[in-house]
Amino acid sequence: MARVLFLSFLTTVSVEATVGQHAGGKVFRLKPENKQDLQFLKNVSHTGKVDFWHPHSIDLVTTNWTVDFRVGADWASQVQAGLEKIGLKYDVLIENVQSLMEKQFDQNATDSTGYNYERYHQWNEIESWITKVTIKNPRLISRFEIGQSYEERGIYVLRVGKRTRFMKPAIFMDCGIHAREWISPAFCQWFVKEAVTNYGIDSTMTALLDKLDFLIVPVINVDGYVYSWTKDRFWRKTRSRNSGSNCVGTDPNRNFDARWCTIGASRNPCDETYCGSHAESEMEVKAVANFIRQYRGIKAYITIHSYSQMCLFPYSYTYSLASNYKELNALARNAVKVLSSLHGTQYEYGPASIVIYPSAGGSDDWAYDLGIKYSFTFELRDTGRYGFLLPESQIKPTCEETMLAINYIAAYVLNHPY
Ligand code: 0X9
Ligand code: ZN
Ligand code: ZN
Repeated sequence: MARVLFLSFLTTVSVEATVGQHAGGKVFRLKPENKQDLQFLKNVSHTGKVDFWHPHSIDLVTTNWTVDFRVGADWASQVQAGLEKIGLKYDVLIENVQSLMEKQFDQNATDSTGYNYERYHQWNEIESWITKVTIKNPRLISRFEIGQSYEERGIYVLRVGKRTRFMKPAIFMDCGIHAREWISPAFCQWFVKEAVTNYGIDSTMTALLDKLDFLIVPVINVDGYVYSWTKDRFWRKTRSRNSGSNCVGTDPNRNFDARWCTIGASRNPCDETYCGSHAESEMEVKAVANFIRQYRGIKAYITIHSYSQMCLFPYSYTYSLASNYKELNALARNAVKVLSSLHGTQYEYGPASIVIYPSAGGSDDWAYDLGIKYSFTFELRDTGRYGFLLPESQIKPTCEETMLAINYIAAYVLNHPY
């Protein structure tokens, strides 16, 4: 009689209980020994609240089969009570499906240091990641502190590549010039993760790291990045004070010494594109520019921004075409083609002055005029649906597809020495 009571109770509550069905719950394992046990399982299954894991359907179950089934959180205790009442022995295989799902997600997303690459991280987490990933991969990574920010945070370069006795050609890639473009630092970290986990496993990555060094700046504009976490999510500029103004910060991508402040930049410290008091007035820009100037063998410069899904190249400060325009255009075209092959993400490409807007003082033009003839600005996802608030769920697909483009450019650079 107890069984009947239990089942009628099940039926009454079933309608409102549907919502939490997938919220988690428990997984039971049991062996029906007789017709009564089988009937109990069937009744439970007919409520639609039970997910048969093994076998996949109750119809396959006969006595003495081992049955694994999941019951949603809202029903788990009733079913458990029912099992107790009819005296059918069971094991609880998974006590809390929800927390296991979370852990499993974490395991997929984290490396051996527990770092989750599918999340956005605060600067202090990124900084300790920089230290850890360097210590954990001594054969592939060395870390340089290339300077400090206005608020005295470290600016780091990770040199990623197989250690060799001779200097290798290098590809410089920076992230986080603009504070609010959070997907950018996430990508630089992803790139380093991919490099260290695929070296010696994936032949493309192994070949690249054997023959090239990647010089990665995970976050250039560290002060702005911190500010975008703590005070203003949509902060773009640095955090340096401007004399004679209450407005703070300079646009670091208007502060490079490339026809500085002649077009598409503002002289007003209150503007988002303020070019600064002079070229390289920003310590962050100076640190990066000094590093690139003194480092021999940088063959490509790549800077990661968001958003708008574009692969841009010089010039920005003029509508005139770069001397190797045809080569850059073909390279960009092929890079966005491989990028789109993964998830169908469409990119525009071309000289930035034409494709977005003319603007002087950008890092790409500056690097190009320094003699680095492969110079690109990537504007990652999306096209404005989420903009700077690109959800964490898009970190992985965004980084995966971008990897293809960066690796394509790297392979091209390797095969076209100069
Ligand atoms: O305006 C920029 O600095 C970049 N776009 S963003 O929306 N991320 O701010 C584009 C940079 C293109 N290159 C140059 N302007 N030099
Ligand atoms: Zn940007
Ligand atoms: Zn994917």
